[in-house]
Amino acid sequence: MKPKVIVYKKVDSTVIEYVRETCEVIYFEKLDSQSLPSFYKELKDAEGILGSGLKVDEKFLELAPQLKIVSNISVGYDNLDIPEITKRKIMATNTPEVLNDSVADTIFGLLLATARRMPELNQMVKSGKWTSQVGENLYGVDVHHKTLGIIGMGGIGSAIAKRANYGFDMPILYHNRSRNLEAEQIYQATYCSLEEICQHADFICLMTPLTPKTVKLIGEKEFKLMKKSAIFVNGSRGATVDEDALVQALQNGDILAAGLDVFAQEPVSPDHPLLSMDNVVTLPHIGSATYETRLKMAKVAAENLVHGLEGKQPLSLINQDVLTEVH
Ligand code: 8YV
Repeated sequence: MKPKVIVYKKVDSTVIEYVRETCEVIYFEKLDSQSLPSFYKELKDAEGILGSGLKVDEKFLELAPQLKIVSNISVGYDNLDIPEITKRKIMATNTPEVLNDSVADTIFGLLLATARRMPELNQMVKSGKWTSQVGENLYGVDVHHKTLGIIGMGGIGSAIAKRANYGFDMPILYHNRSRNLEAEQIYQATYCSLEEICQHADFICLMTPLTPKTVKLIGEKEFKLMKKSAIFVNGSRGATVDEDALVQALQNGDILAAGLDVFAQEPVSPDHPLLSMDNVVTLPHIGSATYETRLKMAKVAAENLVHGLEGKQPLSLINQDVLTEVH
């Protein structure tokens, strides 16, 4: 009998067909108040789940006693309670690498858009308010040759460093849990403390995963250390920043501007103070959201799921320590 799996996010039909070759697939294109009751019912005898963003914690796992693998269609896995999943001998997988370039493109776009005030000027042109030559009050700041600080030099951080080093002649400072010698050698990145990055970088990109250690990693103290001309870009998770402190820093002029792809609460509330600031450029968490990359991510996640259920080691297994127990 084929193992039963639940796909709870819309994915390409080729991905569903691939999973169907070896599994019985229950497919929910999305989880909402309509689909949730049957989703929970199906969980009872599901051996695998495939999707993204779903909180998988003790309470959830109680509803899925047969689960063998949780396959996340994302590189970040802050939605997964890894110790609890591992305790229950369940595999957890993610989709690293395939999204590095797309996310780096988004982050660089956000950085450029914020520095050169593109959304604000786009709005001015489209609303018919371009009535004379642009004056100093609408100038942006240069990106090329400025110092870029990257907090979190994993695959995505390195892809940002590549663009900065080869394309924009930017000196790079970085902070990471451990040294990234490849980024140092190839992209001339210099390892520094978080404080040093805050003090010396012109642009600060936050790319760290969200873990208990990185909650509100950037707060009042860090914003106060930054240059008044600094531009802060968040491409990690909203909770890695103290948003109240960010609002304060922007209002006080402690930093110049911010570009945000992520928020503590998503979708962000329409009355959030960050949304009414001209010097804040926002995106709706679209780092990896291109047709090509989302398809690649879904394929990798599907392969992880199938391999795990076939007794093979999934390519991107997060909780390696579960292996001795499972296989
Ligand atoms: C999206 C991401 O959260 O991979 C991640 O960690 O942040 C994004 O790609 C996710 O894939 C939403 O479906």
